[in-house]
Amino acid sequence: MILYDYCRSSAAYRVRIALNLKSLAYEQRAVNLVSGEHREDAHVQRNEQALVPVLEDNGMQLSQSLAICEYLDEAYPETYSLLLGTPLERANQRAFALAVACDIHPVNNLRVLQYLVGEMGVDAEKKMQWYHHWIHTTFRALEAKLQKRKTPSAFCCAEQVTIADICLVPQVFNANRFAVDMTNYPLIKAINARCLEMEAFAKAHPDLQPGA
Ligand SMILES: N[C@@H](CCC(=O)N[C@@H](CS)C(=O)NCC(=O)O)C(=O)O
Repeated sequence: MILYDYCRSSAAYRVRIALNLKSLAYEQRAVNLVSGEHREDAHVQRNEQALVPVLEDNGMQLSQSLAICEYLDEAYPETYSLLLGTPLERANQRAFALAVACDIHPVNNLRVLQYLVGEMGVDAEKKMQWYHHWIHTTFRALEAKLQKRKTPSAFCCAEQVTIADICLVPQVFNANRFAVDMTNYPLIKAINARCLEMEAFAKAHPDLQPGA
C-alpha cells in the first residue's frame, strides 16, 4: 500500500494510526501542503479534491480518511478492528469520530484558514481566535460526553482503541500545536496520553514522518 500524506496533516495522521494498529505495511509518499504540492496535477490526478491523505491499494486510490479506515477494516478483517462491539456501540464510536472529522477539522483546515486571511482579510489574531473557537466548541461537548459515560473506559468509547481515539489524538496534536488551552479537558488529555504510549500512535506522530 502507498500512503500519500503530509507529516502535519491530521487526516493523514488518522490513517497512519489505523494502518499501524492493523499492522499493515505501507510506503509513504509525502505531499507538501506548505509548498502547495497537493494542488499540482500529479496529486489532483490521485484526488480531485486536492487533499491528503490518499491511500493506494491494489492499484486503486482512495480518499477521505474515515472511508479509508473503514475500507481497511473491511478488507483486512483478520487484523485489529477499528470499530468494536454491537451496532449501537459502533455507531457511538463513529459519532465521536465524526464530531472531530466533520465538525472541527473542515472549518480549521489549511484552505479555510488561507481563505479567511486571503479573501476575507482576517488578521492573524482573529484567525487564531477562529481556530481555537471551533476546537473548544466540540472539545467541550466531547469532554461532557466522556464525563457522562455510564461505564468509564480507558479510551473514548471502549477499553480498547477505536476509530474515536484515532480521530481524537491528531486533533489534540493540532490543539497543542496552536496553544489551545486544554485545562478544561482532563478526560480528553488522559485518553490522548494513554494513546500516545501505544506504538501504533507513537510511530504515526507528525515529528517522525518524512519531511517533518
Ligand atoms: N475529510 C477529508 C479531509 C482531508 C483534508 O482536508 N486534508 C487536509 C490536511 S489535514 C488537506 O489536504 N488540506 C489541504 C488544504 O486545505 O489545502 C479526510 O478526512 O480525508
